[in-house]
Amino acid sequence: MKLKVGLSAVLAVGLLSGMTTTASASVKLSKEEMKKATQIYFDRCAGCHGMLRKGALGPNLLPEKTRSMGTEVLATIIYGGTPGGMPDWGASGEMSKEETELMAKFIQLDPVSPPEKSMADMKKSWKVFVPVDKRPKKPETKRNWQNYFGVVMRDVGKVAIIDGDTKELVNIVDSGFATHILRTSKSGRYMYAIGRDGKATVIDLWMKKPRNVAEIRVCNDARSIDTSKAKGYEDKYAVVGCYWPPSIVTLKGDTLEPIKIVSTASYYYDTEEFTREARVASIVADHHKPEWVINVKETGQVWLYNYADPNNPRITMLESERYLHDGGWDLSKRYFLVAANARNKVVAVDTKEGKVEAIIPTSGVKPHPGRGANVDHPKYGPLWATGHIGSHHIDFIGTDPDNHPKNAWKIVKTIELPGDGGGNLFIKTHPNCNYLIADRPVNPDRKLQTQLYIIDKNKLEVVKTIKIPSKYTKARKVKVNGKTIEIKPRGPVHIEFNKDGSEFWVSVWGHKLVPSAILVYDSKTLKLKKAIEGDWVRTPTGKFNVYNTMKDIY
Ligand code: DHE
Repeated sequence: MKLKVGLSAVLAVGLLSGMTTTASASVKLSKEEMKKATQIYFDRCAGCHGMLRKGALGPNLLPEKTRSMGTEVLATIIYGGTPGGMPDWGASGEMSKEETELMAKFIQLDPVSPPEKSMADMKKSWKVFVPVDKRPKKPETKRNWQNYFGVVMRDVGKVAIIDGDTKELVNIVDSGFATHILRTSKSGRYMYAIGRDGKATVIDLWMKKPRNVAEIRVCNDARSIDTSKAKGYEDKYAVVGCYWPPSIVTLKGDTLEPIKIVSTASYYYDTEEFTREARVASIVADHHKPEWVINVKETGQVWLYNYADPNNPRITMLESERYLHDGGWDLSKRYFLVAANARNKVVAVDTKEGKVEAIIPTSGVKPHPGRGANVDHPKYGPLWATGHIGSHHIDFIGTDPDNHPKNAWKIVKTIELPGDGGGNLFIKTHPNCNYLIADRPVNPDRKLQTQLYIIDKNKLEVVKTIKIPSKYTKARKVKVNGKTIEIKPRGPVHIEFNKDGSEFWVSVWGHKLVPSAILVYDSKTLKLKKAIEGDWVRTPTGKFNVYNTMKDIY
Protein backbone atom coordinates (compact mmCIF):
# COMPACT_ATOMS: atom_id res chain seq x y z
CA MET A 1 0.00 0.00 0.00
CA LYS A 2 1.45 3.34 -1.05
CA LEU A 3 1.52 6.28 1.37
CA LYS A 4 1.20 9.65 -0.32
CA VAL A 5 2.82 12.62 1.38
CA GLY A 6 3.52 16.26 0.52
CA LEU A 7 6.03 18.89 1.61
CA SER A 8 4.26 19.79 4.82
CA ALA A 9 4.16 16.09 5.72
CA VAL A 10 7.93 16.04 5.39
CA LEU A 11 8.08 18.86 7.91
CA ALA A 12 5.75 16.90 10.18
CA VAL A 13 7.94 13.81 9.90
CA GLY A 14 10.86 16.05 10.81
CA LEU A 15 8.90 17.14 13.86
CA LEU A 16 8.35 13.52 14.78
CA SER A 17 11.95 12.52 14.36
CA GLY A 18 13.53 15.55 15.96
CA MET A 19 14.82 17.16 12.76
CA THR A 20 17.40 19.89 13.34
CA THR A 21 17.16 23.04 11.28
CA THR A 22 18.46 26.49 12.09
CA ALA A 23 18.82 26.86 15.84
CA SER A 24 16.53 29.56 17.21
CA ALA A 25 17.68 32.35 19.42
CA SER A 26 16.33 32.07 22.97
CA VAL A 27 12.63 32.95 23.05
CA LYS A 28 11.03 35.38 25.48
CA LEU A 29 7.35 36.17 25.91
CA SER A 30 5.73 39.00 27.87
CA LYS A 31 3.29 38.18 30.68
CA GLU A 32 0.36 39.05 28.39
CA GLU A 33 1.70 36.95 25.52
CA MET A 34 2.32 34.05 27.88
CA LYS A 35 -1.25 34.22 29.17
CA LYS A 36 -2.68 34.28 25.66
CA ALA A 37 -0.43 31.48 24.39
CA THR A 38 -1.21 29.27 27.41
CA GLN A 39 -4.92 29.64 26.71
CA ILE A 40 -4.51 28.92 22.99
CA TYR A 41 -2.33 25.90 23.79
CA PHE A 42 -4.98 24.53 26.14
CA ASP A 43 -7.82 25.21 23.67
CA ARG A 44 -6.20 24.02 20.49
CA CYS A 45 -3.03 22.03 21.06
CA ALA A 46 -3.04 20.13 24.40
CA GLY A 47 -5.57 17.53 23.22
CA CYS A 48 -3.19 16.12 20.62
CA HIS A 49 0.23 17.06 21.98
CA GLY A 50 -0.44 16.62 25.70
CA MET A 51 -0.70 19.11 28.56
CA LEU A 52 2.96 18.40 29.40
CA ARG A 53 3.77 18.44 25.64
CA LYS A 54 5.03 14.85 25.66
CA GLY A 55 2.95 14.01 22.57
CA ALA A 56 0.16 11.51 21.84
CA LEU A 57 -1.95 11.82 18.70
CA GLY A 58 0.46 14.59 17.70
CA PRO A 59 4.24 14.45 18.21
CA ASN A 60 5.96 15.65 21.36
CA LEU A 61 6.69 19.38 21.51
CA LEU A 62 9.45 19.33 24.06
CA PRO A 63 11.92 22.23 23.95
CA GLU A 64 14.94 20.09 23.07
CA LYS A 65 13.20 19.36 19.77
CA THR A 66 11.24 22.55 19.10
CA ARG A 67 14.16 24.89 19.83
CA SER A 68 16.24 23.13 17.22
CA MET A 69 13.48 23.61 14.64
CA GLY A 70 13.10 27.32 15.22
CA THR A 71 10.19 29.76 15.10
CA GLU A 72 9.90 29.99 11.32
CA VAL A 73 9.55 26.24 10.62
CA LEU A 74 7.18 25.75 13.57
CA ALA A 75 5.02 28.71 12.54
CA THR A 76 4.79 27.33 8.97
CA ILE A 77 3.49 23.99 10.26
CA ILE A 78 1.04 25.63 12.66
CA TYR A 79 -0.23 27.93 9.91
CA GLY A 80 -0.57 25.42 7.07
CA GLY A 81 -1.16 22.06 8.78
CA THR A 82 0.05 18.73 7.38
CA PRO A 83 -1.50 15.84 5.43
CA GLY A 84 -0.66 13.81 8.53
CA GLY A 85 -3.65 15.40 10.27
CA MET A 86 -2.26 18.57 11.88
CA PRO A 87 -5.01 21.17 11.29
CA ASP A 88 -4.22 24.31 9.26
CA TRP A 89 -4.88 26.69 12.13
CA GLY A 90 -3.75 29.81 10.24
CA ALA A 91 -5.06 29.01 6.75
CA SER A 92 -8.51 28.15 8.13
CA GLY A 93 -8.70 31.50 9.93
CA GLU A 94 -8.86 29.96 13.39
CA MET A 95 -5.56 31.60 14.40
CA SER A 96 -4.13 34.84 13.02
CA LYS A 97 -0.64 34.81 11.53
CA GLU A 98 0.59 36.57 14.68
CA GLU A 99 -0.99 33.86 16.82
CA THR A 100 0.67 31.06 14.85
CA GLU A 101 4.00 32.83 15.40
CA LEU A 102 3.24 33.31 19.09
CA MET A 103 2.52 29.58 19.42
CA ALA A 104 5.70 28.72 17.55
CA LYS A 105 7.59 30.65 20.23
CA PHE A 106 5.54 29.33 23.15
CA ILE A 107 6.29 25.69 22.36
CA GLN A 108 10.00 26.40 22.60
CA LEU A 109 9.59 27.33 26.29
CA ASP A 110 9.61 24.76 29.11
CA PRO A 111 6.15 23.20 29.74
CA VAL A 112 4.38 23.99 33.02
CA SER A 113 2.41 21.43 35.05
CA PRO A 114 -1.29 22.42 35.43
CA PRO A 115 -3.19 22.33 38.76
CA GLU A 116 -4.77 19.25 40.45
CA LYS A 117 -8.44 19.01 41.57
CA SER A 118 -10.01 17.42 44.65
CA MET A 119 -13.52 16.20 45.48
CA ALA A 120 -14.04 19.41 47.51
CA ASP A 121 -13.08 21.53 44.46
CA MET A 122 -15.49 19.54 42.35
CA LYS A 123 -18.36 19.89 44.78
CA LYS A 124 -18.08 23.69 44.73
CA SER A 125 -19.11 23.63 41.08
CA TRP A 126 -21.96 21.10 41.47
CA LYS A 127 -25.44 22.48 40.72
CA VAL A 128 -28.78 20.71 40.48
CA PHE A 129 -31.10 23.03 38.54
CA VAL A 130 -34.15 20.78 38.69
CA PRO A 131 -34.39 18.28 41.57
CA VAL A 132 -35.28 14.74 40.53
CA ASP A 133 -38.75 14.86 42.12
CA LYS A 134 -39.61 18.03 40.13
CA ARG A 135 -38.78 16.38 36.80
CA PRO A 136 -41.38 14.83 34.45
CA LYS A 137 -42.55 11.31 35.32
CA LYS A 138 -43.09 10.54 31.63
CA PRO A 139 -42.25 12.35 28.36
CA GLU A 140 -44.03 15.75 28.32
CA THR A 141 -43.52 16.18 24.61
CA LYS A 142 -45.53 14.82 21.69
CA ARG A 143 -42.40 14.89 19.56
CA ASN A 144 -40.57 11.65 18.67
CA TRP A 145 -37.86 12.41 21.24
CA GLN A 146 -35.93 9.21 20.57
CA ASN A 147 -35.19 10.66 17.13
CA TYR A 148 -33.82 13.92 18.54
CA PHE A 149 -30.28 14.85 17.59
CA GLY A 150 -27.99 16.56 20.07
CA VAL A 151 -25.59 18.71 18.05
CA VAL A 152 -22.37 20.02 19.58
CA MET A 153 -21.76 23.67 18.76
CA ARG A 154 -18.20 23.45 19.80
CA ASP A 155 -16.74 26.93 19.91
CA VAL A 156 -19.78 28.58 21.45
CA GLY A 157 -20.06 25.91 24.19
CA LYS A 158 -23.67 24.98 23.42
CA VAL A 159 -25.72 21.96 22.47
CA ALA A 160 -28.61 22.22 20.01
CA ILE A 161 -31.45 19.73 20.36
CA ILE A 162 -33.02 19.19 16.94
CA ASP A 163 -36.14 17.16 16.16
CA GLY A 164 -34.97 14.49 13.69
CA ASP A 165 -38.51 14.10 12.25
CA THR A 166 -39.30 17.77 11.59
CA LYS A 167 -35.73 19.18 11.59
CA GLU A 168 -36.98 21.92 13.93
CA LEU A 169 -34.78 23.35 16.64
CA VAL A 170 -36.26 22.22 19.95
CA ASN A 171 -33.88 24.10 22.23
CA ILE A 172 -30.31 25.29 22.70
CA VAL A 173 -28.64 24.61 26.04
CA ASP A 174 -25.36 25.75 27.55
CA SER A 175 -22.58 23.26 28.07
CA GLY A 176 -18.88 23.31 28.86
CA PHE A 177 -16.16 25.22 27.03
CA ALA A 178 -15.46 23.77 23.56
CA THR A 179 -18.03 21.04 24.14
CA HIS A 180 -16.65 17.75 22.91
CA ILE A 181 -19.13 14.85 22.86
CA LEU A 182 -22.62 13.85 23.93
CA ARG A 183 -23.84 10.46 25.13
CA THR A 184 -27.27 9.28 26.26
CA SER A 185 -28.36 7.18 29.19
CA LYS A 186 -29.60 3.63 28.63
CA SER A 187 -33.26 4.78 28.53
CA GLY A 188 -32.30 7.71 26.31
CA ARG A 189 -34.03 10.13 28.64
CA TYR A 190 -30.84 11.86 29.76
CA MET A 191 -28.30 13.33 27.39
CA TYR A 192 -24.85 14.09 28.82
CA ALA A 193 -22.39 16.64 27.45
CA ILE A 194 -18.72 17.01 28.32
CA GLY A 195 -16.75 20.20 27.74
CA ARG A 196 -13.02 20.39 27.25
CA ASP A 197 -12.99 22.28 30.55
CA GLY A 198 -14.21 19.13 32.33
CA LYS A 199 -17.73 20.48 32.83
CA ALA A 200 -20.36 17.73 32.63
CA THR A 201 -23.99 18.68 32.04
CA VAL A 202 -27.11 16.54 31.88
CA ILE A 203 -30.14 17.45 29.75
CA ASP A 204 -33.59 15.97 30.45
CA LEU A 205 -35.09 15.07 27.06
CA TRP A 206 -38.50 14.24 28.58
CA MET A 207 -39.12 17.93 29.25
CA LYS A 208 -41.25 19.78 26.75
CA LYS A 209 -38.27 22.05 26.21
CA PRO A 210 -35.27 19.90 27.12
CA ARG A 211 -32.83 21.72 29.37
CA ASN A 212 -29.93 21.20 31.72
CA VAL A 213 -31.03 19.67 35.00
CA ALA A 214 -27.59 19.47 36.62
CA GLU A 215 -23.94 20.35 36.00
CA ILE A 216 -20.54 19.86 37.62
CA ARG A 217 -16.95 20.62 36.70
CA VAL A 218 -15.04 17.46 37.55
CA CYS A 219 -11.63 18.32 36.11
CA ASN A 220 -9.76 20.91 34.06
CA ASP A 221 -9.60 19.02 30.79
CA ALA A 222 -11.78 16.13 29.61
CA ARG A 223 -12.96 14.39 26.46
CA SER A 224 -15.24 11.47 27.39
CA ILE A 225 -18.47 10.75 29.22
CA ASP A 226 -20.77 7.73 29.34
CA THR A 227 -23.40 6.14 31.54
CA SER A 228 -24.25 2.79 33.13
CA LYS A 229 -26.09 0.61 30.61
CA ALA A 230 -26.11 -2.85 32.26
CA LYS A 231 -29.37 -4.45 33.46
CA GLY A 232 -30.22 -3.18 36.94
CA TYR A 233 -27.99 -0.10 36.51
CA GLU A 234 -29.90 1.68 33.72
CA ASP A 235 -29.43 5.50 34.00
CA LYS A 236 -27.89 5.06 37.47
CA TYR A 237 -24.34 6.37 37.02
CA ALA A 238 -22.38 8.62 34.70
CA VAL A 239 -18.62 8.52 34.24
CA VAL A 240 -16.23 11.21 33.01
CA GLY A 241 -12.79 10.48 31.59
CA CYS A 242 -10.38 13.32 32.31
CA TYR A 243 -7.28 14.42 30.46
CA TRP A 244 -6.18 16.59 33.40
CA PRO A 245 -5.90 15.67 36.21
CA PRO A 246 -5.78 12.25 34.53
CA SER A 247 -8.65 10.48 36.27
CA ILE A 248 -11.99 8.68 36.14
CA VAL A 249 -14.86 10.34 37.97
CA THR A 250 -18.07 8.43 38.76
CA LEU A 251 -21.22 10.53 39.24
CA LYS A 252 -24.85 9.87 40.06
CA GLY A 253 -26.64 9.65 36.71
CA ASP A 254 -29.60 11.94 37.47
CA THR A 255 -27.98 14.63 39.66
CA LEU A 256 -24.27 14.37 38.72
CA GLU A 257 -23.35 14.22 42.40
CA PRO A 258 -19.72 13.07 42.44
CA ILE A 259 -19.12 9.66 44.03
CA LYS A 260 -15.55 8.57 43.35
CA ILE A 261 -12.32 9.79 41.73
CA VAL A 262 -9.73 7.27 40.55
CA SER A 263 -6.37 8.49 39.27
CA THR A 264 -5.09 6.91 36.08
CA ALA A 265 -1.48 8.10 36.49
CA SER A 266 0.52 4.94 36.03
CA TYR A 267 3.30 3.21 34.12
CA TYR A 268 3.64 2.80 30.35
CA TYR A 269 2.66 -0.82 29.76
CA ASP A 270 5.83 -1.59 27.82
CA THR A 271 8.70 0.43 29.32
CA GLU A 272 7.25 0.48 32.84
CA GLU A 273 8.27 4.15 33.16
CA PHE A 274 5.95 6.36 35.22
CA THR A 275 3.79 8.96 33.49
CA ARG A 276 1.73 11.55 35.37
CA GLU A 277 -0.08 12.36 32.15
CA ALA A 278 -2.00 9.10 31.61
CA ARG A 279 -5.16 10.57 30.12
CA VAL A 280 -8.52 8.92 29.78
CA ALA A 281 -9.47 8.64 26.11
CA SER A 282 -12.59 6.73 25.03
CA ILE A 283 -15.09 5.17 27.42
CA VAL A 284 -17.83 2.78 26.43
CA ALA A 285 -20.52 1.21 28.60
CA ASP A 286 -20.89 -2.56 28.48
CA HIS A 287 -24.54 -3.47 27.76
CA HIS A 288 -24.26 -6.81 29.61
CA LYS A 289 -22.03 -6.30 32.66
CA PRO A 290 -21.82 -3.34 35.08
CA GLU A 291 -18.55 -2.33 33.45
CA TRP A 292 -17.07 0.53 31.53
CA VAL A 293 -14.28 -0.08 29.04
CA ILE A 294 -11.91 2.78 29.80
CA ASN A 295 -8.92 3.43 27.57
CA VAL A 296 -5.93 5.04 29.21
CA LYS A 297 -4.16 6.81 26.39
CA GLU A 298 -0.49 7.13 27.30
CA THR A 299 0.02 3.93 29.30
CA GLY A 300 -1.63 1.78 26.63
CA GLN A 301 -3.82 0.06 29.23
CA VAL A 302 -7.47 -0.82 28.78
CA TRP A 303 -9.26 -0.77 32.13
CA LEU A 304 -12.38 -2.86 32.57
CA TYR A 305 -13.95 -0.82 35.34
CA ASN A 306 -16.65 -2.62 37.33
CA TYR A 307 -18.94 0.02 38.88
CA ALA A 308 -21.35 -2.31 40.74
CA ASP A 309 -20.00 -0.89 44.02
CA PRO A 310 -18.84 2.55 42.80
CA ASN A 311 -16.85 3.42 45.93
CA ASN A 312 -14.94 0.16 45.66
CA PRO A 313 -14.53 -0.33 41.91
CA ARG A 314 -12.93 -3.52 40.67
CA ILE A 315 -10.54 -2.78 37.85
CA THR A 316 -9.02 -5.25 35.41
CA MET A 317 -5.99 -3.67 33.74
CA LEU A 318 -5.19 -5.03 30.32
CA GLU A 319 -1.93 -4.29 28.55
CA SER A 320 -2.57 -3.30 24.96
CA GLU A 321 -0.80 -0.62 22.89
CA ARG A 322 -0.05 3.12 22.80
CA TYR A 323 -1.67 5.65 22.50
CA LEU A 324 -5.25 4.55 22.96
CA HIS A 325 -7.77 6.96 21.51
CA ASP A 326 -11.26 6.31 20.12
CA GLY A 327 -13.15 3.13 19.31
CA GLY A 328 -16.45 1.28 19.22
CA TRP A 329 -18.30 -2.01 19.56
CA ASP A 330 -18.36 -4.77 16.98
CA LEU A 331 -21.79 -5.93 15.73
CA SER A 332 -22.24 -8.42 18.61
CA LYS A 333 -21.22 -5.84 21.29
CA ARG A 334 -18.89 -8.40 22.81
CA TYR A 335 -15.69 -6.94 21.35
CA PHE A 336 -14.56 -3.33 21.73
CA LEU A 337 -12.11 -2.14 19.07
CA VAL A 338 -9.93 0.84 19.91
CA ALA A 339 -7.24 2.70 17.97
CA ALA A 340 -3.68 2.72 19.34
CA ASN A 341 -2.66 5.56 17.10
CA ALA A 342 1.04 5.95 17.91
CA ARG A 343 1.65 2.34 16.88
CA ASN A 344 -0.80 2.19 13.94
CA LYS A 345 -2.74 -0.63 15.54
CA VAL A 346 -6.28 -1.52 16.56
CA VAL A 347 -6.79 -3.38 19.84
CA ALA A 348 -9.75 -5.79 20.07
CA VAL A 349 -10.91 -6.33 23.66
CA ASP A 350 -13.07 -9.34 24.51
CA THR A 351 -15.32 -7.89 27.22
CA LYS A 352 -16.99 -11.25 27.92
CA GLU A 353 -13.74 -12.97 28.84
CA GLY A 354 -12.06 -9.77 30.09
CA LYS A 355 -8.96 -10.02 27.90
CA VAL A 356 -7.26 -8.51 24.90
CA GLU A 357 -8.32 -10.74 22.02
CA ALA A 358 -6.02 -9.35 19.33
CA ILE A 359 -3.82 -6.42 18.36
CA ILE A 360 -4.12 -5.75 14.65
CA PRO A 361 -1.60 -3.65 12.71
CA THR A 362 -3.52 -1.35 10.34
CA SER A 363 -2.60 -0.44 6.76
CA GLY A 364 -2.30 3.28 7.34
CA VAL A 365 -1.05 5.98 9.67
CA LYS A 366 -2.88 6.93 12.88
CA PRO A 367 -6.14 4.99 12.84
CA HIS A 368 -9.05 7.22 13.93
CA PRO A 369 -12.40 5.41 13.83
CA GLY A 370 -14.65 7.58 15.98
CA ARG A 371 -16.98 4.72 16.97
CA GLY A 372 -16.09 2.97 13.68
CA ALA A 373 -18.63 1.34 11.35
CA ASN A 374 -20.01 -2.21 11.32
CA VAL A 375 -20.85 -4.21 8.21
CA ASP A 376 -22.41 -7.69 8.01
CA HIS A 377 -20.72 -8.72 4.79
CA PRO A 378 -22.13 -11.58 2.67
CA LYS A 379 -18.67 -13.07 2.04
CA TYR A 380 -16.49 -12.01 4.99
CA GLY A 381 -19.09 -11.95 7.78
CA PRO A 382 -19.18 -9.19 10.42
CA LEU A 383 -16.56 -6.49 9.85
CA TRP A 384 -15.62 -3.31 11.70
CA ALA A 385 -14.05 -0.40 9.80
CA THR A 386 -11.66 2.40 10.67
CA GLY A 387 -10.16 5.24 8.68
CA HIS A 388 -6.88 7.05 9.39
CA ILE A 389 -5.90 10.64 10.12
CA GLY A 390 -2.42 10.27 8.66
CA SER A 391 -3.14 8.38 5.43
CA HIS A 392 -5.96 7.62 3.01
CA HIS A 393 -6.63 4.02 4.09
CA ILE A 394 -9.90 2.54 5.30
CA ASP A 395 -9.43 -0.91 6.85
CA PHE A 396 -12.09 -3.56 7.34
CA ILE A 397 -11.37 -6.02 10.18
CA GLY A 398 -13.14 -9.39 10.65
CA THR A 399 -14.80 -9.56 14.11
CA ASP A 400 -16.53 -12.95 14.26
CA PRO A 401 -14.13 -15.69 15.45
CA ASP A 402 -16.98 -18.19 16.01
CA ASN A 403 -18.45 -18.27 12.51
CA HIS A 404 -15.72 -16.70 10.39
CA PRO A 405 -12.48 -17.77 12.13
CA LYS A 406 -10.33 -17.30 8.99
CA ASN A 407 -11.16 -13.58 8.87
CA ALA A 408 -11.21 -12.87 12.59
CA TRP A 409 -8.90 -10.05 13.67
CA LYS A 410 -7.46 -9.75 10.16
CA ILE A 411 -7.80 -6.91 7.70
CA VAL A 412 -9.91 -8.48 5.00
CA LYS A 413 -9.98 -5.39 2.81
CA THR A 414 -8.30 -2.00 2.57
CA ILE A 415 -9.72 0.86 0.55
CA GLU A 416 -7.67 3.87 -0.51
CA LEU A 417 -9.61 7.13 -0.51
CA PRO A 418 -8.87 9.19 -3.65
CA GLY A 419 -6.18 11.90 -3.48
CA ASP A 420 -3.14 12.53 -1.30
CA GLY A 421 -2.89 12.42 2.48
CA GLY A 422 -5.31 11.38 5.22
CA GLY A 423 -7.45 13.72 7.24
CA ASN A 424 -10.33 11.29 7.80
CA LEU A 425 -11.81 11.62 11.29
CA PHE A 426 -15.08 9.68 11.24
CA ILE A 427 -16.72 6.80 9.44
CA LYS A 428 -20.33 5.79 10.13
CA THR A 429 -23.13 3.59 8.94
CA HIS A 430 -26.52 2.22 10.00
CA PRO A 431 -27.89 -1.32 9.55
CA ASN A 432 -30.59 0.07 7.20
CA CYS A 433 -28.13 1.90 4.93
CA ASN A 434 -26.13 0.26 2.13
CA TYR A 435 -23.23 2.65 2.52
CA LEU A 436 -20.50 3.72 4.91
CA ILE A 437 -19.85 7.45 4.91
CA ALA A 438 -16.39 8.90 5.61
CA ASP A 439 -15.37 12.54 6.11
CA ARG A 440 -11.90 14.09 5.68
CA PRO A 441 -12.00 17.51 7.34
CA VAL A 442 -8.34 17.74 8.31
CA ASN A 443 -6.86 17.03 4.91
CA PRO A 444 -5.13 20.29 3.88
CA ASP A 445 -6.34 20.00 0.26
CA ARG A 446 -9.55 22.06 0.02
CA LYS A 447 -11.12 19.77 -2.56
CA LEU A 448 -10.53 16.60 -0.52
CA GLN A 449 -11.49 18.37 2.70
CA THR A 450 -14.90 19.42 1.42
CA GLN A 451 -16.08 16.04 0.14
CA LEU A 452 -17.80 13.03 1.66
CA TYR A 453 -16.69 9.55 0.60
CA ILE A 454 -19.37 6.93 0.01
CA ILE A 455 -18.35 3.29 0.40
CA ASP A 456 -20.62 0.48 -0.79
CA LYS A 457 -21.05 -2.10 1.98
CA ASN A 458 -21.09 -5.11 -0.35
CA LYS A 459 -18.47 -4.06 -2.87
CA LEU A 460 -16.27 -2.52 -0.17
CA GLU A 461 -15.17 0.24 -2.50
CA VAL A 462 -15.65 3.99 -2.81
CA VAL A 463 -18.57 4.32 -5.21
CA LYS A 464 -19.11 8.07 -5.01
CA THR A 465 -17.79 11.30 -3.59
CA ILE A 466 -20.21 14.03 -2.59
CA LYS A 467 -19.05 17.61 -2.82
CA ILE A 468 -20.59 19.87 -0.22
CA PRO A 469 -22.33 22.82 -1.96
CA SER A 470 -19.69 25.53 -2.22
CA LYS A 471 -21.96 28.15 -0.60
CA TYR A 472 -21.24 26.38 2.70
CA THR A 473 -17.48 26.07 2.29
CA LYS A 474 -16.47 29.28 0.54
CA ALA A 475 -14.07 31.67 2.25
CA ARG A 476 -15.58 34.73 3.90
CA LYS A 477 -14.13 37.96 5.17
CA VAL A 478 -15.18 39.11 8.63
CA LYS A 479 -14.13 42.05 10.81
CA VAL A 480 -12.68 41.26 14.23
CA ASN A 481 -11.52 44.15 16.44
CA GLY A 482 -11.39 46.42 13.40
CA LYS A 483 -9.23 43.93 11.44
CA THR A 484 -10.53 41.99 8.44
CA ILE A 485 -9.76 38.28 8.57
CA GLU A 486 -10.54 35.51 6.10
CA ILE A 487 -12.41 32.47 7.35
CA LYS A 488 -12.63 29.15 5.52
CA PRO A 489 -15.05 26.54 6.84
CA ARG A 490 -13.24 23.21 7.03
CA GLY A 491 -15.85 21.11 5.30
CA PRO A 492 -18.12 18.30 6.47
CA VAL A 493 -17.29 16.64 9.78
CA HIS A 494 -18.84 13.73 11.69
CA ILE A 495 -21.67 11.68 10.29
CA GLU A 496 -24.73 10.54 12.21
CA PHE A 497 -27.81 8.63 11.06
CA ASN A 498 -31.40 9.20 12.11
CA LYS A 499 -33.24 6.50 14.05
CA ASP A 500 -34.43 4.45 11.06
CA GLY A 501 -31.25 4.98 9.05
CA SER A 502 -33.05 6.73 6.17
CA GLU A 503 -30.94 9.91 6.54
CA PHE A 504 -27.42 10.82 7.46
CA TRP A 505 -26.50 14.21 8.85
CA VAL A 506 -23.14 16.00 8.56
CA SER A 507 -21.98 19.28 10.06
CA VAL A 508 -20.18 21.95 8.10
CA TRP A 509 -17.28 22.72 10.43
CA GLY A 510 -17.32 26.50 10.32
CA HIS A 511 -15.95 29.35 12.40
CA LYS A 512 -17.90 30.69 15.34
CA LEU A 513 -18.12 34.17 13.81
CA VAL A 514 -20.14 32.96 10.83
CA PRO A 515 -23.32 30.85 10.84
CA SER A 516 -22.85 27.40 9.36
CA ALA A 517 -25.14 24.48 8.45
CA ILE A 518 -26.06 20.89 9.24
CA LEU A 519 -26.72 18.99 6.03
CA VAL A 520 -29.24 16.15 5.86
CA TYR A 521 -28.76 13.57 3.09
CA ASP A 522 -31.09 10.81 1.97
CA SER A 523 -29.18 7.61 2.73
CA LYS A 524 -30.58 5.75 -0.35
CA THR A 525 -30.41 8.39 -3.09
CA LEU A 526 -27.44 10.20 -1.46
CA LYS A 527 -29.14 13.51 -2.38
CA LEU A 528 -29.11 16.56 -0.13
CA LYS A 529 -32.58 16.66 1.45
CA LYS A 530 -32.35 19.64 3.73
CA ALA A 531 -29.87 22.15 5.10
CA ILE A 532 -30.54 23.11 8.70
CA GLU A 533 -29.46 26.73 8.86
CA GLY A 534 -29.93 29.77 11.04
CA ASP A 535 -27.98 32.35 12.94
CA TRP A 536 -27.79 29.88 15.85
CA VAL A 537 -25.88 27.24 13.85
CA ARG A 538 -22.31 28.02 15.00
CA THR A 539 -19.39 25.56 14.74
CA PRO A 540 -21.58 22.45 14.60
CA THR A 541 -19.38 19.32 14.90
CA GLY A 542 -20.48 16.04 16.61
CA LYS A 543 -24.11 14.94 16.30
CA PHE A 544 -25.71 12.26 18.40
CA ASN A 545 -29.04 10.68 17.55
CA VAL A 546 -30.72 9.66 20.81
CA TYR A 547 -31.80 6.17 19.72
CA ASN A 548 -28.52 5.27 17.98
CA THR A 549 -26.49 6.51 20.94
CA MET A 550 -28.64 4.61 23.49
CA LYS A 551 -28.21 1.39 21.51
CA ASP A 552 -24.68 2.00 20.17
CA ILE A 553 -25.76 1.63 16.56
CA TYR A 554 -22.98 2.39 14.08
FE1 DHE B 1 -12.57 14.17 19.61
C1 DHE B 1 -14.46 11.35 20.15
C2 DHE B 1 -10.28 13.09 21.88
C3 DHE B 1 -10.45 16.68 18.66
C4 DHE B 1 -15.01 15.50 17.68
N1 DHE B 1 -12.37 12.50 20.71
C5 DHE B 1 -13.27 11.46 20.82
C6 DHE B 1 -12.79 10.52 21.80
C7 DHE B 1 -11.61 11.02 22.30
C8 DHE B 1 -11.34 12.26 21.62
C9 DHE B 1 -10.73 10.41 23.36
C10 DHE B 1 -13.50 9.25 22.23
C11 DHE B 1 -14.54 9.60 23.27
C12 DHE B 1 -15.38 8.40 23.66
O1 DHE B 1 -15.85 7.67 22.78
O2 DHE B 1 -15.57 8.20 24.87
N2 DHE B 1 -10.67 14.77 20.14
C13 DHE B 1 -9.93 14.19 21.10
C14 DHE B 1 -8.66 14.87 21.22
O3 DHE B 1 -7.77 14.66 22.09
C15 DHE B 1 -8.54 15.75 20.06
C16 DHE B 1 -7.70 15.01 19.02
C17 DHE B 1 -7.84 17.08 20.25
C18 DHE B 1 -8.45 18.04 21.25
O4 DHE B 1 -7.83 19.06 21.52
O5 DHE B 1 -9.52 17.81 21.76
C19 DHE B 1 -9.99 15.79 19.59
N3 DHE B 1 -12.70 15.80 18.38
C20 DHE B 1 -11.73 16.69 18.14
C21 DHE B 1 -12.18 17.73 17.25
O6 DHE B 1 -11.52 18.75 16.90
C22 DHE B 1 -13.52 17.34 16.77
C23 DHE B 1 -13.37 16.90 15.31
C24 DHE B 1 -14.56 18.44 16.80
C25 DHE B 1 -15.02 18.84 18.17
O7 DHE B 1 -16.20 19.13 18.31
O8 DHE B 1 -14.23 18.88 19.09
C26 DHE B 1 -13.81 16.15 17.67
N4 DHE B 1 -14.40 13.53 19.01
C27 DHE B 1 -15.27 14.27 18.27
C28 DHE B 1 -16.52 13.54 18.15
C29 DHE B 1 -16.36 12.32 18.83
C30 DHE B 1 -15.02 12.35 19.37
C31 DHE B 1 -17.74 14.01 17.37
C32 DHE B 1 -17.41 11.22 19.02
C33 DHE B 1 -17.54 10.37 17.80
C34 DHE B 1 -18.71 9.44 17.85
O9 DHE B 1 -19.35 9.23 16.78
O10 DHE B 1 -19.01 8.87 18.91
